[in-house]
Amino acid sequence: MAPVAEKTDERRSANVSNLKAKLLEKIQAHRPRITKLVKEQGKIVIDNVTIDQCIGGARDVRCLVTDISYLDPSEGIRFRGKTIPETFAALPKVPGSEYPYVEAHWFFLMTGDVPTKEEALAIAEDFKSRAQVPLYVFDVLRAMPRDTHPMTMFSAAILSMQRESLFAKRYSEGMKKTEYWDPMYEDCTNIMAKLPEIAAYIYRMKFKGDTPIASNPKLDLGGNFAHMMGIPKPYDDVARMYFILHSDHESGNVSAHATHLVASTLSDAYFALSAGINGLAGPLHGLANQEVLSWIQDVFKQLGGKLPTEEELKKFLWDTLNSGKVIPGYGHAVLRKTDPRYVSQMEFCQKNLPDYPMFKLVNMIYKLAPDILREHGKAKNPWPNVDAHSGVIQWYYGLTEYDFYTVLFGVGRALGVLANITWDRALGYALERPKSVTTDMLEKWAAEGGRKLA
Ligand code: NMX
Ligand code: MLT
Repeated sequence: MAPVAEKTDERRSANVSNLKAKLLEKIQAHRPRITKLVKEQGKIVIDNVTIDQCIGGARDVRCLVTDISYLDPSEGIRFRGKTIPETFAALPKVPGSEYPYVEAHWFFLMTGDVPTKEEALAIAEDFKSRAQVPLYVFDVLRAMPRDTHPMTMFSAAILSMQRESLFAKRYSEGMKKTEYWDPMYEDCTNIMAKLPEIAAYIYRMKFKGDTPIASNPKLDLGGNFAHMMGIPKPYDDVARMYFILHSDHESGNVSAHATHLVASTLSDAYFALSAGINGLAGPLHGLANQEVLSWIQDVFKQLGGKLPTEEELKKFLWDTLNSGKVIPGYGHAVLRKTDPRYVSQMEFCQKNLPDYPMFKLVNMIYKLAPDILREHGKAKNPWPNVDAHSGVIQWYYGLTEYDFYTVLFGVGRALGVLANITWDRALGYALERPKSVTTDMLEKWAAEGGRKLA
């Protein structure tokens, strides 16, 4: 069977959006900046590394570059220089919806330019021409035991499509380094276009009695995802909001970093994204959103299904901490304020589900948890992150299978990490290979008051 990507090439060439042309323009303008930095200013010091950073997960070490988003500890994320409200306001909206085309956000992340409505529609059409999921992906998913975690299924589905990689094919044919970005872009777009159907298929197969819903090619990515999930409006807006909010969080988070790291070996986008998704599946990262929901359900269970009093909730929070667990959805490696992605979801709830008991409980936790975490004295950031809120909205719209929540995060996160690895290839970023040292060395340097730099 010919790879699906080849079969759809012809359909697509009739509909080449100007995204790729714009991207090439941007890449050509950007390349000399990187060459100059490396050749003329490469030895200028921008950071130093302490022993606690070396042991403590390289926190705060400036050693990655991305122009797609930047995370300020106090302000939160900016996508291509825009805050979340600015991004939502700037991007073209789906007719009848308050939220933008996810496809427009893809254009924005890739190029840094806000697309016109026509450009957004062209991307939506381009995605549709690439959206057909190879049949063997469904066979792979169906061969897995049904109790397999949805993130395992999602990652395996992405990896199973690696045979479609145009980058791997062109590389084996000996393409020039300056061309790497082109098949990388094609692979990334092909993957992105297919993820909503793969995710929805996993959901319907695993949790809805194996009743997949066929894609509706008339709909935009967010609308079609809601349709394939079988969840009525306004879930299409939830999907659009959710995917955009989760799309990127600069480059140091585990999913972005793992994707970048694997891609730095010139592995293709299928290998790289699957690795990133595996990183997202950890409870300190994306899986925290499912942990939040199971923890919130415990509050309700322990209190006979009613909202707790402040005293009861305080006790529950302390019991969690005293049992050695973290308060899921709170804390962050970089942020030192409430995550603006939390605020965005809170505003959605205030508008759409103000009286929902679970939303009230999340607000109660927001009122109490930061002080308790401060008193507990460990977490550097006592404020909520994105995961503290996302499950509530899903639950309200009937998506109560919280094992699935991280897959939603993964579809969104793919937008950012795939845009990033396209740029990695465009700018010829190097194989990532930091240096390790031994504990003996650290002890010696500690005794000497620091490593002597040549
Ligand atoms: N509850 C209890 N303790 C915490 C929490 C929390 N929410 N956050 C941090 N701590 C503890 C942490 O475990 C560590 O303890 P120890 O010294 O015993 O190892 C100490 O505070 C210092 O950690 P920090 O430097 O504040 O946090 P770090 O940068 O290492 O980790 C997280 C960041 C996000 C992993 C951490 O805050 C956490 O485990 N939060 C709960 C899980 C979560 O919400 N993850 C989602 C992250 C966002 N995302 O979407 O990916
Ligand atoms: C993310 O969105 O990746 C998380 O907030 C984790 C991070 O930024 O470290």
